Amino acid sequence: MTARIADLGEGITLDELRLATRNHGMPLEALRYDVTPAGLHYLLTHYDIPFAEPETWRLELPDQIISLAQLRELPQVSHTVTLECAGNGRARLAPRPISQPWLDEAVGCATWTGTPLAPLLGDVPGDAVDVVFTGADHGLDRGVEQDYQRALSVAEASRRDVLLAYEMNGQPLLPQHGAPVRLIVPGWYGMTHVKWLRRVEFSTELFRGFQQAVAYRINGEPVTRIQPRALMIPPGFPDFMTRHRTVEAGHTTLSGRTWSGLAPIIRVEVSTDDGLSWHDAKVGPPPERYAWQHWEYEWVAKPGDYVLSVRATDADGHQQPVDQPWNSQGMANNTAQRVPVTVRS
Ligand SMILES: Nc1nc2c(c(=O)[nH]1)N[C@H]1C(S)=C(S)[C@@H](COP(=O)(O)O)O[C@H]1N2
Ligand SMILES: [Mo]
Repeated sequence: MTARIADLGEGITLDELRLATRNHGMPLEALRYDVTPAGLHYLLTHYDIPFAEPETWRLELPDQIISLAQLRELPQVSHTVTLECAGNGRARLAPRPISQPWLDEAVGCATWTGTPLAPLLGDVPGDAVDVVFTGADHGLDRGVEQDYQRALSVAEASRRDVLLAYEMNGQPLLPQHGAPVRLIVPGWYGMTHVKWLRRVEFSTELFRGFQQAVAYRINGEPVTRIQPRALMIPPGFPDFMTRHRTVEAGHTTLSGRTWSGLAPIIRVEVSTDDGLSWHDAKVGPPPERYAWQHWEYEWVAKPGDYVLSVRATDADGHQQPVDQPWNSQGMANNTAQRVPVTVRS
């Protein structure tokens, strides 16, 4: 039950284009913001956006059913968190796994406000293995009809920073981002942050739902935490169709953001010669552990054609690859970004 792989050289299909128009990326110039405005944050919805009314919405928890008003009375916590789709970079693979065709832009960093999940789990049954999260959206994938569901181990679900979030950047969640309540699991790829959350329950077996056991796998293993990545705000100005950049000669500050759901970022390097040589960028502190960090690099640009690139390294020595390793679902592709530019005098 694997997704189709495009024939070598096969162009983007109308099915992929339809997904791409529903699920937009974050324009890379929005890397300028510490906190991504909601309308610029990327979006990924597998099925339809459910119509949920805050007044009648109920969340089934292991030992109670709770309304939004009741949830809002519980202790309130906010976390600024980088969310990235595990499929980010998929469309650059050759051959291309057919799914949502992301390039580099399936990312955003928002401030999520809600209440911690852990106290609401109550007494954990001794035989509980997983906590299963069910969204209100429903559909078919590769012939399997399903509610959107994901699970976390009891230990991971009990982390203090795992939230039932009802606000994004200080506003009630927008319909497309999971209104009225979604799960936030700082550090994990997007698929775990279940939107339109309806039910939270214990499972005495490892959860084998479609989005866990079939989708979101890389080389037979489940996809979990976000690999290190840095992205650059494309400098200068773009050509409308190709996005090729024109930059004025002279001092140019290249900048962007970096993040990792694994070990903290310890280094960001920039290349202006398509990966032949690398130079350390200055990296700012993370405002919070899982929020993205600013980086910048001073470039004295001389007239000519260049490919700019940036790569991050974390404290465990994970470094973004320059050449793309391939996997059949196009997951966790953190290959270093390349930005072709022409410097004019
Ligand atoms: N219920 C539900 N939750 C979901 C999804 C979904 O399709 N249905 N998509 C997941 C995926 S794959 C990603 S990357 C993130 C995207 O969150 P966003 O649209 O708020 O950016 O939501 C996750 N949560
Ligand atoms: Mo995703």
